[in-house]
Amino acid sequence: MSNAARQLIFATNNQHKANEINAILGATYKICTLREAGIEIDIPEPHDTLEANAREKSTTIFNLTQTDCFSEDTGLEVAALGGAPGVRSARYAGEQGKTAENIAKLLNELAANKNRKARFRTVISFIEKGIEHQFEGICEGMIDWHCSGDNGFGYDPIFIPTGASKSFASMTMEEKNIYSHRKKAVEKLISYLNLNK
Ligand code: ITT
Repeated sequence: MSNAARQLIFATNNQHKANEINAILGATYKICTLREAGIEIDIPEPHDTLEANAREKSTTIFNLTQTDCFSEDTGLEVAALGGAPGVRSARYAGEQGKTAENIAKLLNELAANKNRKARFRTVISFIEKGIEHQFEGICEGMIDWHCSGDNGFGYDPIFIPTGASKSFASMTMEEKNIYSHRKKAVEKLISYLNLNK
């Protein structure tokens, strides 16, 4: 029997996501980002749910490669904003919205609201032999009043997970992965893969 790691294409252009997932995966699985697979594509995310956008990304790459692959879509859901920015997290401050502008808009919308409850939600869409399986991971927490930390990406400087006293951006990747939405979704994917070897 071969001991070679099983390789999966991870349909993402976000290297931060790939780094976090690489830190979670053991030696049994190896991911290959779109760039590493030599696929240059910016897949549109036109749908109004994380589930549908994740499926759009994985299906597009499966149709191109006919190879098992997965994608993920993640949103920050803020209770006092009715779940916004949610599926629009990447584009909250506009189509070309930059991270700093997205964060500024979010803090501005929340203003002095004392209800800071929020959660990150990740949906992984895995396509195996043409059949899709989805796995969800949720991290509950709160939106801080100001930015802190230089690590991570996206909304990490303003998100404090429940049970922690500092923002994701103030944590090492290993610390973030103790709480992370992405970690929880990836663990479900790994359990599925291990059960269905
Ligand atoms: P893909 O190529 O995988 O689509 P993306 O950056 O476009 O990469 P999403 O569509 O899932 O990813 O966008 C979600 C946005 O939410 C992303 O740009 C970040 O700003 C933010 N985000 C996602 N995961 C995050 C995390 O773990 N911490 C902080 N912000 C995150």
